Parts: sequence; structure tokens; C-alpha cells
Amino acid sequence: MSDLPVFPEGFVFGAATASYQIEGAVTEDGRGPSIWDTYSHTPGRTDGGDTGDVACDHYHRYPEDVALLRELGVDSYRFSIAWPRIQPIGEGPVNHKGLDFYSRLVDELLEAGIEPAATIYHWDLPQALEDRGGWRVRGTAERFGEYAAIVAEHLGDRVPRWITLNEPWCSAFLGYSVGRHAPGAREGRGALAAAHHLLVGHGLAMKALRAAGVREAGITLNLDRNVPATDSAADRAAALRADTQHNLVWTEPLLAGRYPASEEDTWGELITGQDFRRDGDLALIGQPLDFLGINYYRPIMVTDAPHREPDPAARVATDNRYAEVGYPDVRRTAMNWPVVPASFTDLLTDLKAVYGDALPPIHITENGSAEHDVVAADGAVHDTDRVTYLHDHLAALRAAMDKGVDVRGYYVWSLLDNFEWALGYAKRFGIVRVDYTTQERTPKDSYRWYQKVIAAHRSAS
Ligand code: IFM
Repeated sequence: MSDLPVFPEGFVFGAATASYQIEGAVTEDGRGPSIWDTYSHTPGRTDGGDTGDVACDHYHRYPEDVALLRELGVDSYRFSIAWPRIQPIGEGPVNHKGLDFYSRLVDELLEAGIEPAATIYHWDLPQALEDRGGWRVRGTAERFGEYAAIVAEHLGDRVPRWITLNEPWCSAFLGYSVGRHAPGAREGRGALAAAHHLLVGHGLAMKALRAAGVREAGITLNLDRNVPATDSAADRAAALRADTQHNLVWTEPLLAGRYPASEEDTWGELITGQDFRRDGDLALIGQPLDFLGINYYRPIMVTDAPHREPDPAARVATDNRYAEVGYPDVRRTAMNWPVVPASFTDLLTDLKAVYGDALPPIHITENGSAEHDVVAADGAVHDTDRVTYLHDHLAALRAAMDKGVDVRGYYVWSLLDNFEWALGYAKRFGIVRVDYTTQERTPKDSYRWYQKVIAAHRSAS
């Protein structure tokens, strides 16, 4: 859109997806079951009983999807690799048919002039590893390092940008504490152990990526901006606990080489005397990053609240004496998420203020909105709310860059409507509509808008 500020030359415009959300073909070419196959096939776990069995059938239709990306004009495409396609039980020999799929995808992208950006883990843990403790146990982090070495060795020469983990907060806390993501556990220490082992896995994967000589390696966090509901000391302390649980648990070890100073106040006795941390872990986790990936969608307003579970022994790791309150007077997306673009600017400038030169260059690896899309009589989707959301968030991002935050790229979430985890197919984030009966793809107005943004950027730089 012409009124968007100009982005610097070399700024990367991209689009993102993830394996289980789009691929389908879950039993094809030797793929093993993942925790999301198990979870989605468990009655009552996902809305409408939806599963990723077919999803967008991208496994078979990837040439069509790459053609859509080419027409869109993106510089880069972020996809994720399904671990159970590469190692069906999470360890042992490589399943070459699985690896070949990603090799073909990468070649197709390069042929289209699009830089591949690969996420090594976007939540589809091989079920066999979950059966042995999942991310609660250190062995999973070690297996993850081995898997990362395999994909880096086979694809590292053609994939310049690598992301070890996507949103480890969701893996650890939604997966092992809230129970709304696979594997669906509700635990205290298990979730905290998972958070630590994900970070250890990240460190081991970084070593593997360095050994393979890839151009850029980093991690993607879904950082939240936790805003106190009032200026009272109690609400500000609650916001710090929310910040600890959502952000500091990752950013402190990754960027400052320490665990959060506020962790005991946040987790109480769940974190004391923990035995999952080992000497040397912080050095492993805190290896320099080439970039930090940030996924941003919305702010969270919090207020002080008592523990939901009075018995500490029965507490989950997300019971931290704060409660989310409604954000007043703003539009909400179909996810019921408040739309507050200015908080995107604030999140980034705050991060810079806290970490200074220790903050690596940033890629926004996801940003977008689920909307109540309507197919018009002519088959088009006039998703003006999504266009406004994307426009305003790009402007907010540019404002953060003007204030000194080094941001190198932006990936819209998502290229396609897809399987929105426990919420199934009802929530549509795509800039391309997918008809799940026919698998027909229809570019929405937001796709055409983004195409123009990218073209205008190209002609200005
Ligand atoms: O669909 C998810 C994605 O897998 C991870 N980030 C948030 C998106 C929207 O909820």
C-alpha cells in the first residue's frame, strides 16, 4: 500500500507455514506418527475432531503452492520440517523418502527465486519420543540435536536461514501445562523441565547448524507484551510474573546467559531444587544467534490474582498469580485476540532497551490474523480486516525500526488457511483461502495487497 513507509533495501518480505498444519499425507513415504497425530485423533481434543491427516494436501500440491509464492513475489518462504518424516521414531536411520520431499520443495523454491527458511521443529514431536518422556527428559533434547545435524547436513547448502525451534513456549506450556496442545499434559515441574530441555535442544541444534556451515541460524519466540491492567504495585508484579512465564524464561538464558531473577516468585516451589539443569547448560543455550525470530499477534493485559490451585503439589506451571483481563475498546480478531498494533512497536523497543547490543538482528517470523472470511458471490474473499491488520502491524514494525530496532525481515502468517491446532480448520489465517473439500486455493484481497506492498518495496529500493 502506497502509504506504508519505505523499508530498507534488502529487507526480506516472506510468508510462513508449518508442516503439520498444511502437509497432510501423514502415513505416506514412511512418516511415523507424531504427538499431534495422537492428540488430534483423541476424541474431544480438537474442535470438530479435526486432524491434520489431509490438511491442505501440501505434500502433493507443493508445486502449486510455490507458484502462489512466486506470483506473490516474496523474497523468502518459511516452512517447517516434520521430524517424523526424517526419523519416524525420532532416532536412528534417516528416512530418505521424507528427506527427499523437503529437498524437492527447496529446489522448487530456489527455481522460483525464493529463499527457503527452514524451521527444524514446529511441534510435531515423534510419538515414540513422547512415549519415553517427551520434552520432560533430556534424551529428547539430545535426539533433537542429532535430527538437526541430519537436516543441516542434507539441506544446509541450499537453505540459508534456519530456525531451531518455533515458539517453545507453546511446546512447553500449552503442551505440558495447559494441556491444550499435544501431548495434552497438565503438569508443574514437567512443563518447566520441558522448557529447559527445549532450550538445551536449541543449543545442540545450533552446534549442528554451525558444524554444517549454514549461513544464518536462530530461534523463533512468541514473545508477548504483558501490560498491567492498572499502575498498582500488585498489577505490575503480576505483569512481571506473566513476563517471566511467557518471555524471560527464554530471553534471559538465550540473550543474557542467566535464568530469570523473577522465576522463584513466578513458579514458587515448582522451580526450587530442580534437577534438570546442569553445569554448562547456560553456555550451550546462550551461543550467539545470527537473528532472533519473533512471532507477534497481540498484547495481553493482566491483573493480580490468587493461585487457582491452593495446593502447591497439584499446581500446574501456568498458575502464576495473574489473570488475563479484556483489552478495552479495541477490535478483536476471530481468535478473540485484541488488535493493538502500537504494542508491537513497544514490544520491540522494550526488548532493545533491556538487551541492548546483546539483541541480535530480528526477523518477524510470523504476524497475521484469523478473520471471519466470507466468500463473495464471485468467489472472492474481501478480507479488509486482515488487510488493515497487516498494514497497521507493518507500520508499527517500521516505527520500531525508526526507533533503532534492527529488523531484517517480516513473514506473514500464513500463506494458506490451515489446521489451527486445537481449534481445527474453523480459524482461517491464510492470505490464500483453501477450500478443504476441493483443495482449491483462492488468493484473498490480502494476498493482492501484500503483492503490491512487495512490488512497491522492490521499485523503491
Ligand atoms: O498457527 C499458529 C502457528 O503454528 C504458530 N504461531 C501462531 C499461529 C496462530 O495461532
